Amino acid sequence: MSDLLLRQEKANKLFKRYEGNPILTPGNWPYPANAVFNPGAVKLNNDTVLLIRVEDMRGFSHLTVARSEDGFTNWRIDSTPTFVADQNSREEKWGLEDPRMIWLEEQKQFAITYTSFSVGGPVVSLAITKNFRNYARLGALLPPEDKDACLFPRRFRGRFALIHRPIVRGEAHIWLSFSPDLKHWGDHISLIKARTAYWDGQRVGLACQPVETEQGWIIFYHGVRSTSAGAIYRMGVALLDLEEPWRVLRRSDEWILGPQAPYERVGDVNGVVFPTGITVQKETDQVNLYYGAADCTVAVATAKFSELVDYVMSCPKVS
Ligand code: BMA
Repeated sequence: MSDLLLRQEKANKLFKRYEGNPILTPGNWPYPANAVFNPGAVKLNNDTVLLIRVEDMRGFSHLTVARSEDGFTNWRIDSTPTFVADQNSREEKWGLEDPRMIWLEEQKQFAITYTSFSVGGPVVSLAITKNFRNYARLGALLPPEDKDACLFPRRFRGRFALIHRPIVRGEAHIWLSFSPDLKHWGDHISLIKARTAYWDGQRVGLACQPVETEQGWIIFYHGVRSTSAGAIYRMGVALLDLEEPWRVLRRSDEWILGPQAPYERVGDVNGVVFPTGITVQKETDQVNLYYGAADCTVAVATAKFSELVDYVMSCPKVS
């Protein structure tokens, strides 16, 4: 087999769908919900904590916590919505969507970056929490239209860094911005662009939170291809320099997860895998990737950390 086909075979086998997928559905929700999808994910004490986007029967979303000891089964779902739109806020009138989460070592808090939606368009907002019971809102970060954002867990040369996806002249590429205080953002640079004619030719956006490795930051992202039957959402991966994350070192040519299973192919939006959360346990070589399937349910796919790094290092260098 050619190197190209060998790498595509590796890409295909990297993530394995959990046989109990989907792990969370509107059917097992404690209150009425149209869809439960696109969850942020972190580890806290002995639990995997998911902060899940729940779309209510008006079509507006809020966020609800579910906890599980093994990250696959026996989810303890908050009995009422956990984090809901503040109706007094200008940005949140139409709901909250697609959270990404990361542990900020300096603050000793989890940072939640989510999309606030209103007549002004989607913006990225920030909230912090220690325990997923009490939350402090730090407000909107950058002007609309912006989505798909996550902080890095630490500063670079004294500044925080935010990956996000503004829409500029109708184009959807991934950008990086910097801040001394998590409030004022600048020095915006374009990081990962949609690639004409590829599977990620139409738009790209950050998937889950960045994963730190010795080789650099692994950045998962979703890529969209427009077809005559609608958009297909798949996931690819890139590697950023560890100390200078504005330098893209590698990027997968091919996607590494795409809609295949029936629950990914058919739903409110057909043909969508939309990963938004990941947990990594390097000691056990275990990676759990949580994603929204067809904008309806939550699913999980697993990989071995060592194989993930190995695959990323086999991806083409970006010059
Ligand atoms: C994106 C976001 C996601 C959604 C995806 C697929 O633009 O709005 O919330 O899951 O489209 O419909």
